[in-house]
Amino acid sequence: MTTFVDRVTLHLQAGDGGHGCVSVRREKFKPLGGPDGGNGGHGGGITLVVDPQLHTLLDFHFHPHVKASNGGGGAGANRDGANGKDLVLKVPDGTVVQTAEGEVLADLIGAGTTFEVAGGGRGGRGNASLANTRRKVPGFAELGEPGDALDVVLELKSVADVGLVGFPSAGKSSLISVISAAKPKIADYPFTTLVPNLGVVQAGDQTFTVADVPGLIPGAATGKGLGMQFLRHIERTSVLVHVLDAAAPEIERDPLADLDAIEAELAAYGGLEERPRLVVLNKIDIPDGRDLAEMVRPDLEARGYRVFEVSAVTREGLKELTFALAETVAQHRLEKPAPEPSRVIVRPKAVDDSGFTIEQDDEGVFVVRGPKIERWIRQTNFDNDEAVGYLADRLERIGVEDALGKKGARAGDPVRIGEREFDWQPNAGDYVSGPRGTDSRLEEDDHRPSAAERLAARKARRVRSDDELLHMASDGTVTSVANAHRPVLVTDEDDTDE
Ligand SMILES: Nc1nc2c(ncn2[C@@H]2O[C@H](COP(=O)(O)OP(=O)(O)OP(=O)(O)O)[C@@H](O)[C@H]2O)c(=O)[nH]1
Ligand SMILES: [Mg+2]
Repeated sequence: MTTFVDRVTLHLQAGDGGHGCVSVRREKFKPLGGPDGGNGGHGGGITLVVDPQLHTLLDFHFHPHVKASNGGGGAGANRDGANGKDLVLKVPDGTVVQTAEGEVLADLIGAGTTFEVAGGGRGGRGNASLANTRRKVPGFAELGEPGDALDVVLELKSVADVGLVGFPSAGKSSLISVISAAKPKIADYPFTTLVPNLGVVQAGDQTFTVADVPGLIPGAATGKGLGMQFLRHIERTSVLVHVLDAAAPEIERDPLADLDAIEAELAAYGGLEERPRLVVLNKIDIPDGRDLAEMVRPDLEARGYRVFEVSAVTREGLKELTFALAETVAQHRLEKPAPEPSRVIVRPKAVDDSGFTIEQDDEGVFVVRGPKIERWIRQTNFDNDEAVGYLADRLERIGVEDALGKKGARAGDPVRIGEREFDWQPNAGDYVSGPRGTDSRLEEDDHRPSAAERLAARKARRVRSDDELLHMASDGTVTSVANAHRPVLVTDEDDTDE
């Protein structure tokens, strides 16, 4: 028997973004050639796409852990890291994606429908990208952001036009086997069908699909028999067909009682009340069956059902049945057109993610929340003073400083953003004007040359090498050339900072 899996939990890990690189160009005669640290690559994302050839989630059952690759780190000489590889997972038509808590993220219907379920982390910018007119050679780079990590539940709700429901052995599988090319297992014991079968039916120029689900018995709602778990496969049908056994051997069973019992289970499942229904009285090839069918037909019609007497064995009455089904399906399609296939489902993302909120928690910590701000925190290398200063500057510009002050935060109060907690020190002034590599609010342990001092030193070096060049031009001796080639590199930082 082929295994059928229609519900799985997936553990997804999108790729992390690569870190940006801190590097300063080193070149002959150009000791401080400017920042050339490349950007980190973006982490690979994970996308689901509907493949109509698939009918089970079996593959995921065996491979529930899915991980996309990370972005590469940036490197010197403006080399950007490679992007991680996106993963595309094929899922059957009608797959519903939910969070572990049961919130529906997407309902994937139609060949080619795609949904990015886990986004890769952004790569961090290298120091070349972070440079501007005021911050010419940043001594820091952004960290790559972690990729989305989450668990999702995939649930398959088959997309069929017609759903067959009925007691075990009523002949549902027999029926689908004679009206379509499906070849389900058929036998005279209950619960022959353990997993849903789908068949494609052709009636005139109309084509529709039929789902045969495992039989129901009274009490299915409370888990009797195979329970009702498979009813999710008829949730999306446009018409339900009650397959009633007109020749059931048990004395207490008759088509009307069977119908009531199945209806009671459908009602317990819920959500199917409005679905149009047809009634099929099967097994009329058996003489008693035909008699019984003729006896109950008026009652069924009185209840408003269209009734079809058929035999899956002799194929009597099947033509009328399939044409009636085609008609009902067509009617339904007119009223409720199928969703356009090949849609791309994007999780709603705020267009403007720069908003933030500040709340004080029970312990008096000021908690700042906002997608953009939390991203900045993840991008910051807290071991690097300059990076911290850059962050502080960004926070001030977006208004976090002011808002904290308005909320009553005072210097030294704890503030939490994302996973980081700080003591709040209101920005005293514009940090950019402070010495490079050091933020004015961080304690200065040992002396670092100020920007002015560096500039002076650089000027002095330039004059010296210009002299050598002049000297070289006038006499051209080998020694002078060698002298000029002597590296006069002075950089403040290591090539990379990771
Ligand atoms: N004589 C006769 N027997 C039928 C007819 N349809 C089905 N059967 C028989 O009834 C038995 C059950 O048929 P299935 O098609 O397996 O019934 P089912 O409703 O799919 O049953 P489950 O899968 O257990 O829910 C088999 O032995 C079939 O051969 C019919 O029209 N006439
Ligand atoms: Mg069956």
